[in-house]
Amino acid sequence: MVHIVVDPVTRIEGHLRVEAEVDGGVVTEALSSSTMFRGIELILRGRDPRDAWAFAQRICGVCTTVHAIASIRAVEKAIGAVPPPNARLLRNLIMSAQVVHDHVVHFYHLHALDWVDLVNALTADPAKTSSLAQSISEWPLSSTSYFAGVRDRMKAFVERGQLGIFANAYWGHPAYRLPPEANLLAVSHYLEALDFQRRFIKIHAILGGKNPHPQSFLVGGMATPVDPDSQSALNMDTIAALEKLVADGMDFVSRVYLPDVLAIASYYKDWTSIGTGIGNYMAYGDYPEDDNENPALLLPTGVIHGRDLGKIDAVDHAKITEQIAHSWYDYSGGDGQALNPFKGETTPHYTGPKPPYERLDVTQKYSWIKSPRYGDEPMEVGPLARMLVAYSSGRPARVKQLVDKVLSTLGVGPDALYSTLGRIAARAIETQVLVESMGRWVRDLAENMARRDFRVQDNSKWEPSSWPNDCFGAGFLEAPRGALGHWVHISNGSIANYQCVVPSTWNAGPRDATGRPGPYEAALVGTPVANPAQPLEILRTLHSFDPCMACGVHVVDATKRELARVKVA
Ligand code: NFE
Ligand code: MG
Repeated sequence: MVHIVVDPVTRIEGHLRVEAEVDGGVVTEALSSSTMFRGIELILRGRDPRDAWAFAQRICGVCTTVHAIASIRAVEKAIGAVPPPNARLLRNLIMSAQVVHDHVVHFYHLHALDWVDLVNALTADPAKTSSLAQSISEWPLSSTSYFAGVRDRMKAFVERGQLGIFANAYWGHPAYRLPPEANLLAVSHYLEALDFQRRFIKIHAILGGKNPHPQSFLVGGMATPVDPDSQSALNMDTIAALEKLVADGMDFVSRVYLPDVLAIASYYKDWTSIGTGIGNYMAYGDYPEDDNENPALLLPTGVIHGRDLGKIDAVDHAKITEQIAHSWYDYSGGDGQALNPFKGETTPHYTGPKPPYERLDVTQKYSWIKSPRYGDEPMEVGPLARMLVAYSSGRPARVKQLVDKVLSTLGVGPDALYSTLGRIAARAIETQVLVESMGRWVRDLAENMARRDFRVQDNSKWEPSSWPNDCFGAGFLEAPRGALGHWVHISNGSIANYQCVVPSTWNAGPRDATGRPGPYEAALVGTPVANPAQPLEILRTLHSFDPCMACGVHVVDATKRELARVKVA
């Protein structure tokens, strides 16, 4: 039995520690600990709920925007504001641009190097790489000289000892299985994806002034003016710019990202039966397609229990609770409680060992993340949960079509989806579906403008005097990493309580009061580890969830050293 500690886990957002017991070359038990504390929920208390989005958005700079929109949805529910159609379309575009951007960044820049050996790519034959590239896609950057150029550029870096951020990776690990040419192809696309990042996210600059953290949100709608007769509003020129950015993005996703996922997956098919985990999946659903009170959603809502795709339950938000049996918090009514976020409490109380420590005690409290539960059950959230719910609901048809295509290309059945590789494939399929929908939302916006519907905000509920003295609202959303909820209690015009349960809280949470592990912990069990000194395989399963601890935490220094002082004039 070997005890492995990975701390910090890198190529994620925030601070994650994972400990694993490895016996006979396989993980038998794992523990997931977030080692930093979030205080945003406390910072929001007492503030004007119309300002909450601007603070909440700062929970994270990776899933930027999603906390702003979840916050606004929660406040709108509480006070009864109803955003007009243009605001719905603008939000759908900002959110989907965020997800498409984030998924591409995740695949190439956070996850690919778990599967792609950069040093081995240097031995590739550029002519064979060119044939491989042309056999899987019609992407134009595929000539022998192009790949020779990338190889020589990388070689020069390595020879000068300038591997930089790539210096400490596990190059040459026996679990790397791609031939040199596939490695070179992926490394080339890693570099091209850096360019994609920069270009595609201009959509946020157009719609929200900047990225991360677009600035055009407003309770009741959006602050993005829409007017074809104005140079300083969203007009036909900016619509054309959006159409071009979306078309270019679609080109990259369908001709580079999706084919790369399929090509790489074909060498790692054993990872379709590794990393399954708890087998419960939950999606709140998102992307309202109309302006009814209960709108049709592009990605449907649902809960799957025990991998049973034959039965999708509707999500009942009242069944959501958070436990703290293994989290560094106190509950006023006792630590054994399971509190719905409307009654949620955030009282930090660190009882762990003084850092640096050798190991955490799984029988005690061991994480800053709480354990969310749905009707007492742990749930995996994220692209895989969304695609499974959509696949089994048959909506949208495009999801079923793409999932079936991926499964038949790889020659595997639907059970292959419950895996490390399944999460990667689901993320790519979702990206394709969303980037295709973006063009439609841009056109809908242009049509509204042509009909001279320029409304972007319902301001009838702007004044606090129009609100009930005491009101509650919850905002739900599908963030890149999964189901996100914000809960707000407004009392006499200001925030009395604010609670967020984020995707990485669901996935990265510790054991609950009955000792049941969270999704990361469960998924790691059964993961092979060839060399405990280089736990590459542990990273593969962890990264397949796309962890973001920043969403779950906030800066603290355990020695109580002052990190920064912020002065508000
Ligand atoms: Ni910071 Fe986030 C997403 C949210 S957390 S990345 O996506 O909400 O899992
Ligand atoms: Mg919380």
